[in-house]
Amino acid sequence: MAGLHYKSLLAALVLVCSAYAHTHIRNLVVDGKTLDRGLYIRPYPEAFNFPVKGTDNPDLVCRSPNMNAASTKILDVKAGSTITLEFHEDTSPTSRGINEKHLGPCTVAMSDLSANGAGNVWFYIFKQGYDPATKKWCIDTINANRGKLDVTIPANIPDGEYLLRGEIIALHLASRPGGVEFYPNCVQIRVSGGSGTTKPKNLFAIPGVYQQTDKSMVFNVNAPYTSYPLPGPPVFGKSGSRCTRSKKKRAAAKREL
Ligand SMILES: [Cu+2]
Repeated sequence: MAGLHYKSLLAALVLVCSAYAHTHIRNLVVDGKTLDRGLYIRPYPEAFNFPVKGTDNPDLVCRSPNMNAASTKILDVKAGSTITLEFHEDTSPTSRGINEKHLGPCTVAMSDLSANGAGNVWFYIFKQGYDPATKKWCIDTINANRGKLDVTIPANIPDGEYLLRGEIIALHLASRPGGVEFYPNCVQIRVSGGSGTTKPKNLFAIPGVYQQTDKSMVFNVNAPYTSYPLPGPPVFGKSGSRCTRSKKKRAAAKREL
């Protein structure tokens, strides 16, 4: 009897999950090889795909019930190489990245693994919001690529162990404060072969980087819009304040390219 009861409970859970159909990072693709979520991604229950709500929610870091670094293997990656985060709305590897009504941006950030995500340790390596030319959001790109999001590890960061956090931010309920949904997951990586010439700046905390009333967090995708203000500080290697830099510095920056 007890077994039966458990089974029907499970069936109910599965129904709820597919009805909501959110997302998680299920796999990684590195050098053409698919690496299952169990290895290098901070753990979450198999069928888990629910969002984090609230910009000050501690689960915003990695959406993992086990924040022990030893819970997860560390993936060796070359600085400057590209790894692919693969989002899926359920456990099927062929399921969508995310329900297409979950319009919104995505971000990828890194932090020194030893900090375990705490404090002002994070820096963005990728952000994509809304492109007015194509009228596509980042989640449209992810869905067009069957859940895959390519991320390039900066070539010039110091070698070492990092948490890499990929996130979809869904805005379909974000017309009022608190409606925004976060879908982060964290990968443990060991970067080698980098030039180590540039220490990441613009470090920020998670939670902390987003505030409930930010224009990027309260945004109505059901009303007309022509642009979307991406949240948080600039991406590593890109200046957010080009205009305020001196001519000399701009010339120097150009030479670095
Ligand atoms: Cu959802």
